[in-house]
Amino acid sequence: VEIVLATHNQHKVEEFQRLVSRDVPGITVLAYDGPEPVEDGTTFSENALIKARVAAAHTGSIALADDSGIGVEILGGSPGIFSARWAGSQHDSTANLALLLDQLQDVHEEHRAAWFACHLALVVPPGIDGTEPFEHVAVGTWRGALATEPSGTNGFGYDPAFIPDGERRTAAELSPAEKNELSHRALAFRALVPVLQRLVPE
Ligand code: ITT
Repeated sequence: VEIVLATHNQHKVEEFQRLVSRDVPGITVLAYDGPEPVEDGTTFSENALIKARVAAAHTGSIALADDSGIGVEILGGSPGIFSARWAGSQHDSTANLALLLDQLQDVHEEHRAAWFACHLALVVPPGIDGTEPFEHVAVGTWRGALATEPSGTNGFGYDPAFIPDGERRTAAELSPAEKNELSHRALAFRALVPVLQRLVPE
């Protein structure tokens, strides 16, 4: 079974390729380079569905999209759905991270709680052998706190500043395999595995 991964973020692609081959080896992940819709939803789930629907319609294949981001408690859950463009429309992850840490400059350690959220939308269009069309959204949350300075070179985005609960290291100091055991993306994916397994013929 082939699934198109409706993302232009190469880091997400790498994480999904490891997750899929580890947990649902009957699925082949294909890259997507079709049109990118405007993500004008008001929630992670809406934006994930917008991306997956466009990719499924464009390719006629099963599509999986990821909308994700970081929420900071003392900022009322921001950046949230605006995580990719927190410092402007250029999607500059170094600038996004620098701005967020700057905004929290005077915030004491105990008040730096944060979480990563990942909403995965699976869209099965009409015409796929052995299944009716359907849509499914799975969600994962990874709780932790923001460091005062970035540290580590693995991962991407806000990983260098995120210290998961129960860890002293940042997410960028975890190995890719460790991140894929714990992360918001891994948790959302785990919830999706039974749904994906039903698409793979016995
Ligand atoms: P696509 O829409 O093409 O998938 P994107 O990077 O624009 O790619 P989002 O709109 O979902 O994706 O934005 C998510 C942002 O949240 C991303 O750019 C990162 O800055 C941050 N983010 C999401 N997951 C993350 C992770 O595992 N580690 C660090 N930062 C993450």
